[in-house]
Amino acid sequence: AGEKGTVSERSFIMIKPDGVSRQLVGKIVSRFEERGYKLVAIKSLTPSPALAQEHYSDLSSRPFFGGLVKYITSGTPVVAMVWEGKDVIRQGRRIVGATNPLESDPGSVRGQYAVSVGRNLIHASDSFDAATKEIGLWFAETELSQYEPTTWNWVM
Ligand code: RTP
Repeated sequence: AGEKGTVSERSFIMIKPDGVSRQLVGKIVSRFEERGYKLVAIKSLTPSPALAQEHYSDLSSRPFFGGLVKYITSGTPVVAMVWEGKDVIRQGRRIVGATNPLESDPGSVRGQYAVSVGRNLIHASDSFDAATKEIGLWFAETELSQYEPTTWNWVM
């Protein structure tokens, strides 16, 4: 996931099926672009149950695990992305907002658009280790672009 704490830090961000279904992809992508982050990878896909289970493996003992995997693999695609930039992991969590929309800052994605924890629109890596695992799980190295955005110098 790049280098922790530097401008090359990377986070895995995924718009869940409800975000795609509700046609919020552009608005969500814009938040990361406008904040100054660099889009390194993006694709839309319906994950296999194995991929969804591995992505959420930390939650496998939780009562909502089965429903969560079913929702992520329902057939409406997700949009999987890698974003890069200074503090993108922690900033990504702030842009996304608290897991439970009742506690999400109203300026966050969840705080603006979501009302239910089980349909909270978006995922963001919650640590450097999680980002490393998730980027490796969802993307091949060849899918991660290398380029310099024209405005990149002001993000240092
Ligand atoms: P995410 O991994 O999706 O970014 O979410 P998170 O870290 O904010 O929350 P986490 O605790 O890791 O939970 C992962 C996702 O599981 C669903 N969930 N449902 N009580 C429930 O029904 C429940 N609790 C969690 C949510 O979709 C949550 O984002």
